[in-house]
Amino acid sequence: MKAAPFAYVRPPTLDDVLAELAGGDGKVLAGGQSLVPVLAMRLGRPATLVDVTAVPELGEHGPDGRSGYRVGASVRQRVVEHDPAAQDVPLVSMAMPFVGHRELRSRGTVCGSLAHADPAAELPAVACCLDAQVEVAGPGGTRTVAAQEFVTGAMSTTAGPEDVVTAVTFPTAGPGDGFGFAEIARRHGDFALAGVVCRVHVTEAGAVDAAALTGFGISDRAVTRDVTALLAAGESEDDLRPATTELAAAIVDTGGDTHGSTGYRRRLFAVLAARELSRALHRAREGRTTR
Ligand SMILES: Cc1cc2nc3c(=O)[nH]c(=O)nc-3n(C[C@@H](O)[C@H](O)[C@H](O)COP(=O)(O)OP(=O)(O)OC[C@H]3O[C@@H](n4cnc5c(N)ncnc54)[C@H](O)[C@@H]3O)c2cc1C
Repeated sequence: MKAAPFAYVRPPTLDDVLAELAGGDGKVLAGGQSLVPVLAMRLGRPATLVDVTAVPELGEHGPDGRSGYRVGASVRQRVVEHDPAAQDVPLVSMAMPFVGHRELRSRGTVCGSLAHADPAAELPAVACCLDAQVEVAGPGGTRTVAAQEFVTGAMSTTAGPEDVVTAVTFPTAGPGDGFGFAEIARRHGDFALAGVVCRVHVTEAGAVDAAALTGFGISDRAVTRDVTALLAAGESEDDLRPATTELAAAIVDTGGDTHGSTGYRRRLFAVLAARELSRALHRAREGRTTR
């Protein structure tokens, strides 16, 4: 099957992008790694593809000068993967090798992954866990939305058809932070059957004062919970398993499919969550962040 006919434009300014999207029958084209298959299968028939890659400011990335790492809308995943400054956001570095394959990351964008909002995608989960901020421009002006509020369901966000995501800012890591990331997929590069992302912060004395855990591939969107109290159960994987098993029963609600039942996904989530929280806690206490 081939895509239905469409017009293609590549405006030079953000104002021109918004003008092309006005009316709501256009679609933003970033890396095209998700959109082009959608068009080829005729699951979408936009009148116009609005390519955002010619707008200079959307190609910017780097430290924002306020404890954040900012990534513009046209910045490819591969660019971030190889940017030394992105190492200051350890979860992005940990997750990036699992986002499809190298060839896909050479074209796919970080903001495109957020805007596409696949429930099993890694980068929206990282953004939710870190409380990243998503910048959106539209006919009513610009706004900044917390990642957890930005994604509203499977392939669904608060960005309307006339809006464009212009950037996302991830908080950089600091002293006392520790992180964990793991996913189970049938083959490397596939979307995850279940995955977890977590961050733990400890005081100078080693006490846990903040911890968040995000599951992905387990519901209609990435699900984040404050797990500071959960870590009172102990620090080993075995100590944490009863609590993560209980959490799995509460939040894993993806229906079973040919790849695994809901019960199987709950078990994956519980095992991965206990293991990664334990690792993140040890990393935080030992000042190692990720290793
Ligand atoms: C075989 C295969 C395997 C994959 N595996 C994974 C995986 O394991 N994990 C994973 O996370 N992803 C995976 N992907 C998808 C990933 O490669 C895409 O890069 C990503 O989901 C979308 O990014 P993109 O820049 O290509 O967006 P596009 O394909 O250009 O756009 C995707 C959607 O988002 C919208 N959009 C894009 N940018 C913006 C913006 N700035 N503002 C508003 N709307 C926007 C588009 O209109 C479209 O609806 C896979 C894709 C393929 C083909």
